[in-house]
Amino acid sequence: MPVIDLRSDTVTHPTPAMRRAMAEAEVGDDVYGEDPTVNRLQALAAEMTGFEAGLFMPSGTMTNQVALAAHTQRGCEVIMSEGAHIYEYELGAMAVVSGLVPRLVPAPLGVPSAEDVAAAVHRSVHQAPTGLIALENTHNKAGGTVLPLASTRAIQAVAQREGLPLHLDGARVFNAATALGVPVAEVCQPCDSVALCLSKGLAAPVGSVLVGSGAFIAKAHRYRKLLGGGMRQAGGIAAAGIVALREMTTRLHEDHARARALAEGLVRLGVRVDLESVQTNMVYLTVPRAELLARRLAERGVLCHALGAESIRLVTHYQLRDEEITTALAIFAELLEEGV
Ligand code: TLP
Repeated sequence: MPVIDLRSDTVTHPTPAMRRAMAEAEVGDDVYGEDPTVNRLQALAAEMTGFEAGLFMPSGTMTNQVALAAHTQRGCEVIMSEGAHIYEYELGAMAVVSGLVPRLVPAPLGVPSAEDVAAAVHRSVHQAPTGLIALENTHNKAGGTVLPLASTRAIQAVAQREGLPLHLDGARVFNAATALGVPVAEVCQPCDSVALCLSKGLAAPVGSVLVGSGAFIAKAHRYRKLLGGGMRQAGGIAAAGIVALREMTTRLHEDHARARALAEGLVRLGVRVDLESVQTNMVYLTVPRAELLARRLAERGVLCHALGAESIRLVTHYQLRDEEITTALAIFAELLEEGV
C-alpha cells in the first residue's frame, strides 16, 4: 500500500543532490572549527539571512535553547506567543537548562500584538525580569501562519525601547518568506537571532543553524558545547544543508499550493478547516474524533498527526505530488461517508 505521509515536513528524505553532496563532502574536526563544509554552511546561512555569523546544530530545539541561554540570565522571563514551540514542545527545556520562565501573550493566528508584548515586559522588583522576546514564524500551532512584516517590526520597536533582545524561532522562516514574497533576510532583519531549520520543508536529513552577530554566536558556541552539541566531522550532514539552502528554498510555494488544495478539498467534503489559517504548508482540521480518524486514515495509507481530541494536522512537503493530495482527499471522502 503506498503511504501518503502528511504528519510533518520533517519526514522528507534527502534529495539525490543531497546524498551526492554528503558522500563527497570535505570534512574536518568541527570542535576545532576545522570542518570546511560546516564553515561554508554557517557562512551561507548567515549571508542569506543578513547576519554576521551562523552556528550549525543538530536540531531546532537545541538551536532555540542555545539562543535562549545565550541571550538571558537565569531567573528571567521570556515573552512568547501562546502555543509557541519553545513553550509547548521543547519539554520545558527553557526551565531545565536555563532557569527561565515563559510569559505567554495572546496570538490570534499566531500573531501577538506589540501592545500585548509591551504590557508583558516586567521591571518591578517583585517580578522575574524580562530577559528576551521570542517570536515564531511561521507559527506551527496556529496553523503554519505567517507573521506580517509590520508586526515583527512593531515588536522590534518594543524590544529596542525596552533594551531586550528579540529571537525568532524560524524553523520554517523560508516558508514565511515565500508566503510574504520577500527575501528571507527581510523577515529576519528585525531580530537579533534566528533559529532556522534545514530538516523541515527544506528536506535535509539533520540540522538547524542559529544566526546572529559575531559576538552572540561566539557566546552561543559555548552553550552548544555545554549541551553536548560539539560535533566532529559534521561536514557530511552540513553538505546536505548547503543543498537545502541553495536548492530547496525556492520551491516552497508548491507545498503551499498543495496545502491550499487539500484544505479547500476538505472544506468541500464538509470538514471544519479555518481557511484563514492555511497560509503555508499546514492544514489543521477540527473533527469530532481525531484519534479514531487518524487511525482509520493510517489503515488506508494516509498518515497524519492527531494533536488533541478534536484536532488533526496535515503538512505538505516536497515528497508529495498533486496525485497524492487527490488520493488523500478521496480516502477522507470514503471515511466520512462511512461515518468515521
Ligand atoms: N516541530 C515538529 C514537532 O516538534 C512538532 C513538527 O513536526 O512540526 N520550532 C518549530 C516551530 C518547530 O515546528 C519545530 C519542530 C522545532 C522548533 C524543533 O525542531 P526539531 O524537531 O529539529 O528539534
